[in-house]
Amino acid sequence: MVEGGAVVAVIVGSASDSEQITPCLETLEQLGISHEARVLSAHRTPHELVEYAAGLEGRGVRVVVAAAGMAAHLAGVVAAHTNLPVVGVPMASGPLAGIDSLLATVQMPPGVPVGTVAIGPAGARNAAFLAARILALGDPAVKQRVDRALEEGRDRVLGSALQAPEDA
Ligand code: RP5
Repeated sequence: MVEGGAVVAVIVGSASDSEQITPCLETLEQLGISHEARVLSAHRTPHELVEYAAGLEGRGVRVVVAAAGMAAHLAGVVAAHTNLPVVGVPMASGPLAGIDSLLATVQMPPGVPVGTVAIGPAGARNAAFLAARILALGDPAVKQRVDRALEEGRDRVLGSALQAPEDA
């Protein structure tokens, strides 16, 4: 955890989402973005979730990442109780492997958006990058670190070669 008050709050619907959300936490760490993480459920802890969401802005949090699986109402409920930007990460849990959570997260009514990223760990990583880009608009130090990460990604691609296909 980076020192200082959290500017990003990461919420998962269950401790069983821990592995899938790890790339988000790692990326926030790498980008030097102070964050906090909580397990809260839209269905199992509705009152605690609403109280937590409503208090975020006043504590200096600037972006929320909310990740849940199955009937994933977590990000939507958070977006209903804060005016902060909310990034939703559909978790690949249950028999529908995240298609259910993707639709539940992305299909928000007009005026209450949830910026929804891809299903699972890839989405979790991009949730951190999206949060970082939002913060970078008002924070030159974060912008510099985001720019550097993009340059590293570009260098990795330009420095790589096609792999020979394996023998059948
Ligand atoms: C969702 O249901 C959670 O976000 C998780 O992805 C899924 C299963 O939760 P558990 O039954 O493992 O707590 O609410």
